[in-house]
Amino acid sequence: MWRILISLALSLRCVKSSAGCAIHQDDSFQPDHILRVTAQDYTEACTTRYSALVNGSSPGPEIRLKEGQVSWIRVYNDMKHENTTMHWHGLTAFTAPFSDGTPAASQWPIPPGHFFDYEVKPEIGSAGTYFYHSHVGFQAVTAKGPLIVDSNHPPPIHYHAERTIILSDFFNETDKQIIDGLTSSNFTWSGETGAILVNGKSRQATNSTGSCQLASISIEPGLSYRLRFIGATALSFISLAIESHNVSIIEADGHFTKPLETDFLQIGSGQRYSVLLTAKSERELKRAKTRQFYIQLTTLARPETLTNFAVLNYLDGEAPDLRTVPSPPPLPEAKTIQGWLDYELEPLQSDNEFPGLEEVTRRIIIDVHQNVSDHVIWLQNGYDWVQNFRQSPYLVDMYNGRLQTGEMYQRAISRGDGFDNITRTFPAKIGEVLEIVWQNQGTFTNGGVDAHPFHAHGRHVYDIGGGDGQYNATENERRLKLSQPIQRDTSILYRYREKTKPLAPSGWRAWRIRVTDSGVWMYHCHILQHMVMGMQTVFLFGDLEDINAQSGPVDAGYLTYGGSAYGNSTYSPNVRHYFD
Ligand SMILES: *[C@@H]1O[C@H](CO)[C@@H](O)[C@H](O)[C@H]1NC(C)=O
Ligand SMILES: *[C@@H]1O[C@H](CO)[C@@H](O)[C@H](O)[C@H]1NC(C)=O
Ligand SMILES: *[C@@H]1O[C@H](CO)[C@@H](O)[C@H](O)[C@H]1NC(C)=O
Ligand SMILES: *[C@@H]1O[C@H](CO)[C@@H](O)[C@H](O)[C@H]1NC(C)=O
Ligand SMILES: *[C@@H]1O[C@H](CO)[C@@H](O)[C@H](O)[C@H]1NC(C)=O
Ligand SMILES: *[C@@H]1O[C@H](CO)[C@@H](O)[C@H](O)[C@H]1NC(C)=O
Ligand SMILES: *[C@@H]1O[C@H](CO)[C@@H](O)[C@H](O)[C@H]1NC(C)=O
Ligand SMILES: *[C@@H]1O[C@H](CO)[C@@H](O)[C@H](O)[C@H]1NC(C)=O
Ligand SMILES: *[C@@H]1O[C@H](CO)[C@@H](O)[C@H](O)[C@H]1NC(C)=O
Ligand SMILES: *[C@@H]1O[C@H](CO)[C@@H](O)[C@H](O)[C@H]1NC(C)=O
Ligand SMILES: [Cu+2]
Repeated sequence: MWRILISLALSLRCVKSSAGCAIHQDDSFQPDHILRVTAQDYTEACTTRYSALVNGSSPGPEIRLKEGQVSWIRVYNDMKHENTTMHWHGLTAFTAPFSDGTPAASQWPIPPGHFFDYEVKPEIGSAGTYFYHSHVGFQAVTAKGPLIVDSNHPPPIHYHAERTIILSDFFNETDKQIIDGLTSSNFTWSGETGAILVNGKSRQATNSTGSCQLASISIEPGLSYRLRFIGATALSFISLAIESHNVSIIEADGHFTKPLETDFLQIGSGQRYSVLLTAKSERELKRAKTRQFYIQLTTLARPETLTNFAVLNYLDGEAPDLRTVPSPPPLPEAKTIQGWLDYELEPLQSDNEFPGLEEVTRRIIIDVHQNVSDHVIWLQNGYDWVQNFRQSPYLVDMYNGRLQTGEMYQRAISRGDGFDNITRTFPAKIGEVLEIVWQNQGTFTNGGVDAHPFHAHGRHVYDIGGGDGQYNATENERRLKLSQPIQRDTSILYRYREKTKPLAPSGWRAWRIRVTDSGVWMYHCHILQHMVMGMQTVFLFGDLEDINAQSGPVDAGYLTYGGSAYGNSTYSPNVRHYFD
């Protein structure tokens, strides 16, 4: 009797709203995947640090989704004092509006002790390599894991097996210490990365004691492998190469590319590449006189260079040597290759959707430089964006009618740079075709320049290249005519030099995108330190009418912090099923 009454009362919550709403009770709903975020002491690279973790480890478990299929991922915030969210890095999440995992932008964060059910549906054709990570504060330094989207069809390029290789950084200070230092008027840098972790493992270059080991990737002779490299670093831009092995790039950020042979990769934070590796034959291994080869990883474009190693082994059950750090390094020292693969890497299948110059309706130039106000900040067209800039998320305000998108658009256009400096957004209308140019500049204080991996949420952008100095559309159009741009979600704004004059142009990166999916999409540098220091922007596509037309009505439970769309141990949430 009680059961019936309770379930009646619960179902009333949903009956009031329109179709598509469901109560996620344990006996009626099972998520496809569960991730639990905790904060605890955790040891990496022989050092213990208080860290945000997914399922108790870093990286967290690999999740596999199917393209074209709806998956529900339940994320529990088991931390006592911190909010969290989960972002599905690289996935277009455009019709489940609250599922992109950006606090203050597309959703209220998950309060401590609560959980949120993310609805994700990878588009057909998006099979590839991704990752998930928290989007709150500095949590993503450890709170992340691989996310692979599989297709129902065999991949267009044949391989026997695959391996996931996820790269991260190690910092010995806690997230809080790092954020406090970066945002303090007494600026304190986080320090450079302590280690490049490969699948969570590393042995520091100088350390001959300690029990930590190098990561090991085991393969068998004669087979072909797809190695999925995931740049899940906080800061590091990494050059990596495998001793005595060349590879062919076959995927960049979830899109197959024409195979391109290379003897090294450059991976920035947020980028992914799949490469095809043909394992050596028994005969080749005999000739090489070893069954163990080093993967050499080096940080680029930072004041200090760090080189770490992992091991590719053919040992079949025999234990590889994961203690020895080769000295001197077996491969030559890596240097930044400016503009690596720009205009060279092409889509596997030619793409008729690429918007030509004649289709571009608006060019938005975003000048990025560092300055000092009461603390050190990174600015885009003169403004920083940090998580506590907003009282409430843009998407929530849009649904509440508190975001005057018409006025925002007018202000942005009349300023001339496409930026609404009141809401700190770049508003755009559905149907526009934007050309977005990130223009690197010397810092206002001393002309220093950094490299930045810029990341786009939502639909992927066409990367139309990069170069030194100031962007020149005429010149770039000439180069574009000879190449086929690829789509990606993260590309590097190179620095070209360590220092220039304050505000002098020193490199650009350009993108094109058709504005098709209404929503709130963050475009930001993927270096966590820079994000904390303001290097983030918000693109707002469409208005309330567009988003209603696309995603249907909203439930009130999404519109308040800890609202009824967020569950806890005693409460099953009211959840809208956007794809039903
Ligand atoms: C994460 O841990 C929970 C239990 O704590 C488990 O149910 C879930 O399957 C794990 N997730 C993955 C992706 O392995
Ligand atoms: C969690 O998020 C809410 C809503 O944005 C905010 O008011 C609160 O300060 C946050 N808590 C922490 C510990 O950051
Ligand atoms: C972290 O490492 C740096 C050197 O990389 C050192 O100066 C600092 O004392 C360490 N901090 C902690 C909290 O261990
Ligand atoms: C500023 O930071 C330094 C460490 O970077 C510390 O030694 C110093 O005491 C701090 N000063 C103030 C006023 O907080
Ligand atoms: C080497 O690692 C050990 C722990 O395994 C640590 O105690 C020691 O400080 C490290 N030394 C250096 C130089 O990093
Ligand atoms: C790898 O490619 C480089 C040139 O890119 C070439 O010099 C080298 O011989 C190749 N190595 C192998 C093992 O194929
Ligand atoms: C840099 O900051 C100073 C004050 O902190 C300000 O006067 C100046 O206009 C800023 N310049 C730029 C280009 O951001
Ligand atoms: C916004 O930009 C306009 C025009 O550039 C300027 O006059 C105004 O002071 C700015 N407002 C804010 C809040 O920054
Ligand atoms: C852009 O490049 C074109 C072609 O090289 C050149 O004629 C033009 O002067 C350049 N524009 C600027 C502003 O430098
Ligand atoms: C769980 O959620 C319900 C409904 O929002 C709320 O009344 C209750 O206080 C929450 N419990 C905890 C422990 O936060
Ligand atoms: Cu940056």
